[in-house]
Amino acid sequence: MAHYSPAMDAPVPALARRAERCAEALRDAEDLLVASHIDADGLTSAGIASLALERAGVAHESTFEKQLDRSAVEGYVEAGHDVVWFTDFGSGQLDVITEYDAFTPVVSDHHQPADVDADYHCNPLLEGLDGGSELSGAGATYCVARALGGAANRDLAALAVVGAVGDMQTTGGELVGANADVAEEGVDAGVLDVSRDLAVYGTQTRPLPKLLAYATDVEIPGITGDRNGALRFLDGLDAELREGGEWKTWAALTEAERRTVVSALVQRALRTGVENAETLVGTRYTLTAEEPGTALRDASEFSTLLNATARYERADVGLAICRGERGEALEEARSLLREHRRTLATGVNVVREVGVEREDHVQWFDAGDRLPETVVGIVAGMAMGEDGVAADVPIVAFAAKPDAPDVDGEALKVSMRGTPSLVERGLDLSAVASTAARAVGGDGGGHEVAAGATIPAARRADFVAAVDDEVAAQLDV
Ligand SMILES: [Mn+2]
Repeated sequence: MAHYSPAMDAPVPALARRAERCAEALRDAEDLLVASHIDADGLTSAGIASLALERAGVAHESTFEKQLDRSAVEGYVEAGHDVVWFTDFGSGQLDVITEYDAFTPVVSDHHQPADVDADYHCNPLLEGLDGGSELSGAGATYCVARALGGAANRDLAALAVVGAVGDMQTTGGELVGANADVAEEGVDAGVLDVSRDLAVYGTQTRPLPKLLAYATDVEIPGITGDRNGALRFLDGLDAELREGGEWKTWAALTEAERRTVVSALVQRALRTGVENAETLVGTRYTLTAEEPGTALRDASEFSTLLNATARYERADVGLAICRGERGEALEEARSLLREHRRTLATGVNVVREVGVEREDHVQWFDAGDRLPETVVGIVAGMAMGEDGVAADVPIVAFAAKPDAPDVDGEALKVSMRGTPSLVERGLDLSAVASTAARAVGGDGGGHEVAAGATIPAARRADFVAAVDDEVAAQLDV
């Protein structure tokens, strides 16, 4: 008889033993709390955790935090749980978590761990995998779910893919490393389809002219931002793109019709000198068990819907959807997303009204309390290239942050956005946010192309100066 090794049936063999240990602690829990980050990766993590626990017959509650700070941990201690499963956060806070001896912490996360030994800790960084591109929080949680329930939990890989896509873990348009292995399990389980397709947001739900006109990742002259241009382009194609007078969605096209549109788009892009035309095609992750024509069918649209629930602090709605509820929960999420899009549309006007200041190497604006701190970063990204806002200069956006217990006095939420070409030249906003925030008594981090921080409001000018210096050093100007 072959000796049983957990790695034999593990989506990510390097994490098999860690996942097994976590699963053991969870099975023994008597009063279990799942605590998760409130964003698309965190919501899918919580969904995976909750479904896996339910299937394993382990009763549990769920809770969400924007940030896992000391007061949140103290809340869990006071509630008297014997085990707390932290998903999509927890690794970096293990020093604080382990100060309290009240509960057993189980962590499945992909962020930089604190320098503390923990018995139940599933994190790709501990095994030499990249936590930014090879496995998300939902992926790490999926590993534990697989250890809990075996191959029967492979259907949860679809949620893990939504989490990874929502966490911006794609590299060159596709998931790589352990994320790709997780996706493969979803394909094997029959819940996921991975294909090369038009890499544009909204293929399930947007009519074709809107799909093309709103797609801004690749700017095609005469189509991007130009609904009439997009209409003319589509009308000129030799394909039946309408049905009963209505434009079809991308999802409703046949393979042949899709090929016709893609090749005409690529030709137009090449003819008009678009440099990144090849990025028009990318890898698409389709959740095949979901209804065609709904946002949930596409990993990218699914994650956008979840982010809308997170931004407006309706994690209950996001979690319900991840757990398979439809009906009212889905309606609520859709209406939050519509509301979100309206906020964004008015947001760009707010930027125009408050005005954008130009420093040597960055530009910035302060929206005060006129924009929710949860959307100011997206608005900043959208404003780049608009009237009076440079498209090729990093932008720093401030908004009032009423609830920031870690900052003395009034606080500001900071969001920064760059562009892929600035990143190619050396920009790393994650480093900028963390260094500049620390210099003024705040806290920051994020990604190369998008980062955030919380700082004392009184130090805004010092912060801008520190950001300007850092960016100058990175871009070597
Ligand atoms: Mn994450």
